[in-house]
Amino acid sequence: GVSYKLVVVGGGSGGCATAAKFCRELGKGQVAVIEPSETHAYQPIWTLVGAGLKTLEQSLRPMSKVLPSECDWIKDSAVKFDPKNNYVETASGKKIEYEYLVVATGLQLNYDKVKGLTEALRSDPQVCSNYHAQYVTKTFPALEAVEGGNAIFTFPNTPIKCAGAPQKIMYLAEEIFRNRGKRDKTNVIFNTSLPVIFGVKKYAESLQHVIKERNIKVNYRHNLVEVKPDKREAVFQLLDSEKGETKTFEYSFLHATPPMSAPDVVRSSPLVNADGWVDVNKQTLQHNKFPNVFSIGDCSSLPTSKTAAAVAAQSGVLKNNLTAVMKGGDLSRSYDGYTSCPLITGKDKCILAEFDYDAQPLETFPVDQGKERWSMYQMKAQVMPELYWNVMTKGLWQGPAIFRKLMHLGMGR
Ligand code: FAD
Ligand code: UQ1
Repeated sequence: GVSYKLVVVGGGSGGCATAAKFCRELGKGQVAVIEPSETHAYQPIWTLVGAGLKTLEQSLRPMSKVLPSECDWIKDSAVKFDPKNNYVETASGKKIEYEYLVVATGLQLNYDKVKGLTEALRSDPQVCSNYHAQYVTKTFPALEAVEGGNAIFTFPNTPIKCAGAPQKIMYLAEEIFRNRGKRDKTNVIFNTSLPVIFGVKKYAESLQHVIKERNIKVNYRHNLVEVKPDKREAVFQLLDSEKGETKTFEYSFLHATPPMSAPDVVRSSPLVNADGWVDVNKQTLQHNKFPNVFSIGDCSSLPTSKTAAAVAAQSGVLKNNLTAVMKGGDLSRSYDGYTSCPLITGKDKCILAEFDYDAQPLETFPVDQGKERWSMYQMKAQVMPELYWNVMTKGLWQGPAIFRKLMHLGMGR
C-alpha cells in the first residue's frame, strides 16, 4: 500500500484544520486525508437554517476547495484501524500506512436507535432535525405550519455535539410562533434526558430566566424512545422511574435530536476506551496506548462539550504536541477543555457561553456574556462563518484564548 508521514481520518472541522497546519510544515505528498464526502458542511449555522435565517447552501462548500491543496485527498471511508501495524484500511480495500495518525471522524447520528424516528423524518412534514443536512430543511416549513398544539423539542440520552443546539431552535421557534400569532394556542415543550438545562451554572441561570419569561415547559429526564407518525405521538422513557415507565405526548411539531456515538468503525477498533471514544490524554491529546496516534474533536474522549470552538482550541495543542512527538521533544502544551456554545435565544439575541473542563466560565469579552446580547448574535451569525471558512479551515485559528488574555490584560482568568 501507500505510505504517508501523517494520515488524518476525517476532513471535517478538526481534520481539515489539522491537515492544513501539517501540510504547511511538512509540504506536498507527506499528508493524506481520508474523507468520503464531496461536501464540507459548516454545521453551526444549521440552527439558523432551521429557523429560516440562512440557507443550507450557505453552509456547504466542495470538499476539494476546503481541504489544503498540498494534501493527498483519499476520497474513501476508513473501515479498519490497525494501530499495531500502523495502517488504516479503506472501503475500497486500500491499505494506507502512516508514521503518525490523527483520528477526526466526528460523530455518528443514530436516528435508528429511536423506534419510528427515521420513518417519521421521511413521511411526516412536522417531524424535523437540525442535525442532518437532509432534515434541517424541513424545520422552517414545519414551524410555519404550526397552528397550535404541542411543539416538542428533544435532547437524547447520550453525549451530543453542540449541547445547546436542541434548545436554541426552541427559542427561535417560540419567537416565530409569537410573531405569527400562534403562540397562545401552542405549548412549547423541551423534553430532555438531562437533569439540568445546561451544565454550567452561570448560563443555566440565564436560560432559566428566559424559559420562565417566555412560558416554556421543561420536562427533565424525558428520553425520546418512539415516534408514531400516523398518530402524531412521541413516547418518552422517564429516566428516573424505576419501573421503566413511559409517557406519551401528542405533537403538532417535533424537533428530534438523535442519540449519537463515535462511528461504528471507530467503536469497533482498538483505539477506543470503554465508552467507545478514541482514548486520548485529556491534556496532551495523545493516544493513551499508541503514542504515534492523536485525536481531535467529537470522536475523542476529551471530556468537554463537543463543539467546533473546542476543536479550534484543541488544534493548537495538537499541532504543538504532535510536532514534538515527530521531533522527539516534550509534549509541552496542555488543553484546558475550552469550549463555547453560542446560545441563541431569538433572531437577534445570544448568550455566549464559554467554559473549561471544570465547567467554569472562561469568557473572551470584557462584558457579562450571561446576558442576552445583539452583539453576540452578530458574532455567531456573521463573524463566525467567515472566521471558519477563511481562517479555521486553513489551520490558522486556535480559539480566542489569545484575545481573552489581551482583553483582560493579564488580570484574572
Ligand atoms: P466533523 O466536522 O463532523 O467532521 C467529521 C468528518 O469525518 C466528516 O467530514 C465525515 O464525513 C468524516 N468521517 C466520518 N467517518 C469517517 C470514516 N470512517 N472515514 C473517513 N472519514 C470519516 N459548534 C460550535 O462551535 N458552535 C456552534 O454554534 C455549533 N452549533 C452546531 C449546531 C448543529 C445543528 C450541529 C450539528 C453542530 C454544531 N456545532 C457547533 C458542532 C460542530 O459542528 C462540531 O463539534 C464540529 O464540526 C466537530 O468537528 P469534527 O472534526 O470532530 O467532526
Ligand atoms: C469559535 O472559536 C468557533 O470556532 C470557529 C465557533 O464555532 C463556530 C464558535 O461558535 C465560537 C463562539 C468560537 C469562539 C470564538 C470567539 C471569538 C468567542
